[in-house]
Amino acid sequence: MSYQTILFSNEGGIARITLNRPERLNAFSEQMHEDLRDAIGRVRADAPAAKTADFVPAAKTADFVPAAKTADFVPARVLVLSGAGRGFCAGQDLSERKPVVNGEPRDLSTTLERNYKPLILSLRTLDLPVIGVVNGVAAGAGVSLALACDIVIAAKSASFILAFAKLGLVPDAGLTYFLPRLIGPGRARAVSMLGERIGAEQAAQWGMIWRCVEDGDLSAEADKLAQHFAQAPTRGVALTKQVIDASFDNGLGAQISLEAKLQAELGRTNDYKEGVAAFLEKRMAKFTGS
Ligand code: LHQ
Repeated sequence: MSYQTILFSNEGGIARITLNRPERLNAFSEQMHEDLRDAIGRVRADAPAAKTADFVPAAKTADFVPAAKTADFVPARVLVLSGAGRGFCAGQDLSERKPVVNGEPRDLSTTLERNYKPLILSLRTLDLPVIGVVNGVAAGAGVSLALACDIVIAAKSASFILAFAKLGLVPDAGLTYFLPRLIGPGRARAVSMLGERIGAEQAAQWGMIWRCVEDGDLSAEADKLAQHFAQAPTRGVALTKQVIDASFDNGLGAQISLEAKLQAELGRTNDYKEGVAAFLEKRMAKFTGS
C-alpha cells in the first residue's frame, strides 16, 4: 500500500509507519491525517483479536479495502512509528492553518476534533504496542503524537518543543493529558508555558520517554524492540496497555477488579498455556499472539 505522505509496511508481524514530509520536518498536513487514518485502520483491522473499543476508526471507510492476505500473511503484533529525515514531526503544518480564513478567525477546534482526536485515540486504543522512534525534533502536536505511543525511544540529538507557547495556544492533541501524568504537573506547567526545547536525555530522566540512545544506535534499538513484540504474547501486552491507561480513572478497588477481569480473559489464551509450559519445561516460550 502506498501513500502520499507516509511510508507504510506490514511484514513479519511488524507494521511500520514513517511520517514522510522531511522537507517540512514531517509536519501534519490534511493529507497526512488522511493517510494515517487509513494505515492505522489497516493495522487495526489485521491485529489479532482486534476490537474497536470506544474508538470508531476512519471516517473515510467507504473505500477502505483490507490488505490482501496471502497464505503466509502475519498480522501485525507491533506498530513502529517514526519520521523520515532529520525530524520526527513538527506538529501542525502552519502553512495550512493560517489564522484568518475568508476574513474570519479560523476555528482551530475543527481540525483537532476531526483529525487529531481520532489519531491519538486510535493509537491509545490499538490492541498492539506502539513504539515511537523519535529520530529528531518533535514540536507541538508532534510531541503529542510521540507521547501517545506506548514506548518512546529517542536519539540523543532529538528534542521536544511545546511550540504552542510560542503561538499563544494551549498544548493540544492530548498533550495536557499525557504530560502531567508522565512528568508531574509542576514540570508540565513550566514546559508548556515556556515552550523551551527539552533534550532527549532530559526527557528520559524525567520519565517523559522510555529511553534515550546514541543517534547511531536508534534504528537497531528500535528494531530490537519491534522484534521482541513481534514474538510476544500480544493479547497480554494489549491488555497491559489497557489496564495501565484505566488506572488513571479508577480507584484501587475498581482497578484490582479490572485486573482480575482481564486476567480471566488472558488465562484462556494459548499464550498463557505456552508460557506456563515453557517455564515448567525450562525452554523458551513460543508465543503465537493467540
Ligand atoms: C514547517 C513546520 C510547521 C510548516 C517546520 N509547519 N512548516 C493544532 C491544530 C490547529 C492549529 C494549530 O496547531 C495545532 C497543534 C500544533 O502542532 S501547534 C505547533 C505547530 N508547530 C510549530 O509551531 C513548530 C514550528 N517549527 C519550528 O519551530 C521549527 O521548525 C523547529 C524548532 C521544529 C525546527 O527548527 P529548525 O531545525 O531550525 O528547522 P526549520 O525551522 O528550518 O524547518 C525546516 C523546514 O520545515 C522549514 O522550511 P523551509 O522551506 O524554510 O526550509 C520550515 O518552515 C518547515 N517547517 N515546522 N509546523
